Amino acid sequence: MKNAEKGFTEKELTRREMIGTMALSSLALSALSPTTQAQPVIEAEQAANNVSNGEGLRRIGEIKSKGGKLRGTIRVTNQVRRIPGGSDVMLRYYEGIDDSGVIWPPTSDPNSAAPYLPGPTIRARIGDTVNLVLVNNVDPSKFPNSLDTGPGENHATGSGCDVVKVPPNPVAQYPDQVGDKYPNCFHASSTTNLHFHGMHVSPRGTADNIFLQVRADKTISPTDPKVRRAIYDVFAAPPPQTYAQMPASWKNYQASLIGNYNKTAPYNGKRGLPPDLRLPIPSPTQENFPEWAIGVYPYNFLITPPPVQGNSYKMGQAPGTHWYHAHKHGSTATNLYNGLAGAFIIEGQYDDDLEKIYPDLRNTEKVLVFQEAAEAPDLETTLALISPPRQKPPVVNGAQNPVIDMRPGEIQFWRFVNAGVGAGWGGLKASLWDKGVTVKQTAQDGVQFSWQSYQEQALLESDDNFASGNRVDWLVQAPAKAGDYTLFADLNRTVKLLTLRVSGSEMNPAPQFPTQNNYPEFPDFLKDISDSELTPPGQTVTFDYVPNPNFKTAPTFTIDGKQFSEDPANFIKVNVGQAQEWTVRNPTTVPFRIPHPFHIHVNPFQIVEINDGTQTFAIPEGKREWWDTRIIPPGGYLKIRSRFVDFWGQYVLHCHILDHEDRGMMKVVAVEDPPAHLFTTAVHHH
Ligand SMILES: [Cu+2]
Repeated sequence: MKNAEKGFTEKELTRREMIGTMALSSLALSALSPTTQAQPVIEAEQAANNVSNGEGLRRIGEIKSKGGKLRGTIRVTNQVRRIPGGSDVMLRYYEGIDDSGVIWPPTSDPNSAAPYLPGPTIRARIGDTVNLVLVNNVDPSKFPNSLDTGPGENHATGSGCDVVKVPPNPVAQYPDQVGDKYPNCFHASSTTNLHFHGMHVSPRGTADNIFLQVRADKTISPTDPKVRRAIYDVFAAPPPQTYAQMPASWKNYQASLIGNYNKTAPYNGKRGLPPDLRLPIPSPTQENFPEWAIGVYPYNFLITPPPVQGNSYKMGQAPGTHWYHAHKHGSTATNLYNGLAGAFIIEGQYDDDLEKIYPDLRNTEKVLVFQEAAEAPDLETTLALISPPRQKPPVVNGAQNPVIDMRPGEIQFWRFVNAGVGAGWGGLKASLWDKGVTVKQTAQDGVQFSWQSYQEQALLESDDNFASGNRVDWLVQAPAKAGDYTLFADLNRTVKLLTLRVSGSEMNPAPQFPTQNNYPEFPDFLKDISDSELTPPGQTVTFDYVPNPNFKTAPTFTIDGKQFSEDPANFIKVNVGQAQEWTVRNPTTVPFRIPHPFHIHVNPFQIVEINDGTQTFAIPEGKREWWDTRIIPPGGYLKIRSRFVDFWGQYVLHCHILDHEDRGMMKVVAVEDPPAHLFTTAVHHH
């Protein structure tokens, strides 16, 4: 497809024209900037500095499942860390702990700031039970611009949003001058949770529950016997379907923590929250899971096995390259800038079959986590998010342009995760390599290709396969000739993503790409959603950018004309078990062409038709890749099909430009299991 929308020269021009024609405060002006896409703000000198220092690719520490159980702890804490090519800033980061102790990040040089890194990689297998503890040990006092103290509770304005004031100006630059309003504003970035992106699991309770809000408590230790007791009682039971089913030890423990939090949380310079701001203590017999937890949360779910006789599943979990990240509405962008994301690899038949072709596959496999950092006082100041600061070239596993070594002719399996914040840099494309490197894509968004899709390689030159949220699996074959080969991040080939260094003796015998005979088996549940399976009429979903009529404040980001809301009237409602075809539209072409990436939780989708604003392309049966995140072309649409099967509950679809999401471009999808659970229940409050 054409890529006019990504030509950032045009975009820059448009912006300059706007600057020339409107008298605005600098903040309001920059607030009109549509995205935090890195391209427009990369400066030539930075690109020129983006030369490899020869640093080898950092291998990320892994929490691995054993005997069918993934046991581990993800601890969120904070430290001064070094932005590659930038300065040292206070950041939140993920620490990984398994049965042997802290496995990630590596101990760093005490004489300099620790590097900016993704979280540990989690590696499990289809059918495993995930018993993962999230601990929130962030010290909110280290992030003074985030008033992380609850809805409506804001020391300066009571707005519930983070506040940025530049004295002596009495008006808050954020949110007042921007015009953002709670809950669709930046806020509560020391509150967190985990989203399991790409996973076909329940959106409720102790699974992929993004409505959960885990407040920071730096006193909680995952090794405290009382904490362990409460958590391991949860893990000893099957994944709970209702809060009532949670063990008493957990409920009592959290009730005491919430009570204590209400008495001691800082408010207006004192300790203790006023009555209307206190967190409710859940009833031990209530069905709905509470929205709040203090300091710690036990994630307990099964990685969905394939549908087979004897189970009731309609879809299985696709084995592949998935990921996890913080997903608290209002702070997702901030936390991803901080680096709160990691790969979640789910192995299965796909890997086993590839390993039969490449016996050394698991030793040479590369997990490549792409991240975007922005240099700002603490990556926290909302001003910095609205007015993107000097954004740095992207990093892979914490380094700019790291080096990967291969032998001539060798084939390796590379898994890319885009854990960035914006719409990407223009796709992960074979043509962005220096000549000589051969690439075959085997999966998109953690879902393996059919043999037909593999042969077609339709996404190998896609501009739209690597926005924030996307994953790409490549088989990469090194050239026969020794030397350094660059993979560029951007279409202008100015920013280097990584370097392949080819040296040593040639592989003998020379490895070959898969053939039809040895290509990984394609699971039945990933076969096309047929016309006859669909329940009409489906839905039309429209992502829109709405400029403020007087241009004095920022535009709003909406879906179907509304910012994110928990009013059930705004929900998209589907009955569990249905397959539907939806049209997902992006009319944003004025004043910028914004490639909003559409993302939906829990179930992946197939694309059957794409309109890029001028032309319509049908994707034939047998060649319909699965996605969970896909850029909607500006001025165009996607026609998608998805199965809303296996799991009922409320979850979300949203723009994966994460500051758009935080500011309202998100919508609840309510999947009902009639007649037991009614749409009319609004379970959550933000
Ligand atoms: Cu968007």
